[in-house]
Amino acid sequence: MAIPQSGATVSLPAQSTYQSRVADYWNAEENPVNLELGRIDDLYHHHYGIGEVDWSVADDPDPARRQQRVTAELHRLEHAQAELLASHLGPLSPADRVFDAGCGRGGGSVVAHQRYGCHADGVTLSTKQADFANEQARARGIDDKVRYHHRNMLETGFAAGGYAASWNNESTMYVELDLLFAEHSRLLRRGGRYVVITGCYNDTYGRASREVSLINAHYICDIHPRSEYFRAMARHRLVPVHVEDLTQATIPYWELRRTADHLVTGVEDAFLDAYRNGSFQYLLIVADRV
Ligand code: GPP
Ligand code: MG
Repeated sequence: MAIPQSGATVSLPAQSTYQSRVADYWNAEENPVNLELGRIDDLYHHHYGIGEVDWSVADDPDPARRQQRVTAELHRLEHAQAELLASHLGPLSPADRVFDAGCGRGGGSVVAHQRYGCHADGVTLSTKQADFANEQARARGIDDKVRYHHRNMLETGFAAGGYAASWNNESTMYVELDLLFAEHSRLLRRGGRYVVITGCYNDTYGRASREVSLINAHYICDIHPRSEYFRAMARHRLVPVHVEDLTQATIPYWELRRTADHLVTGVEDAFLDAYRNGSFQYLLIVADRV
């Protein structure tokens, strides 16, 4: 399949069997925890939340209103996570272009565009997610600046040096970090900014714990150790400028999510146990492309 780009054509790279299974997962995925939260303001996130929970939502005596308030509270925390990531991309101008690697249903690119007025290109292996996200951008009237593509984040075909900033929001566990950072490094201009938020296993614990393995099985992913991020970045001219352990900040989100019977997916206790037993960390890394 060929995609026209700036007058030229680029071929989509051949997709591995693994990547096809991942695409199948996301083409079929319709979890209420993603769709019902997204419907609130048409910002569809595929990542978790950070910050303190307002526990009064869980005490609402009216069951329907309680569900609605819990949904809104989880969305507020997920949105706070997206804003934290976006805050590290800048400063950017409306003329700048950003790259969203593993864009899901598109929320992160909209958040970046709203904050900076910049152009955004999101890529996903899922045609359904790309179509959905493009429809959302059209409905918002921002489709001239925010575009989603069915492409492989490891081999995008986008122009080298064309991006002022790029990120992965919980999508690195689907790929080999060396291949991923080589592509970010190619796409970013010198002095550009790379941001990742990820779940990683903790080297000080040892290898992947049972809970980390359960998370891998749930999403068909392969969570990397913390150390591998820094090794792979160093190999690809990405120099960390800020690292933040968000583990404590994300635990309240999971505590609330596990009580939300209308939204749970079954993975909640694995996350809580993994964070609490020290085998897993929720990490933000900000790096400069030098
Ligand atoms: C959440 O997306 C993230 C992933 C699938 C990657 C795994 C992340 C780790 C930190 C290990 P989602 O919002 O679609 O998931 P859910 O449906 O569980 O809300
Ligand atoms: Mg979700």
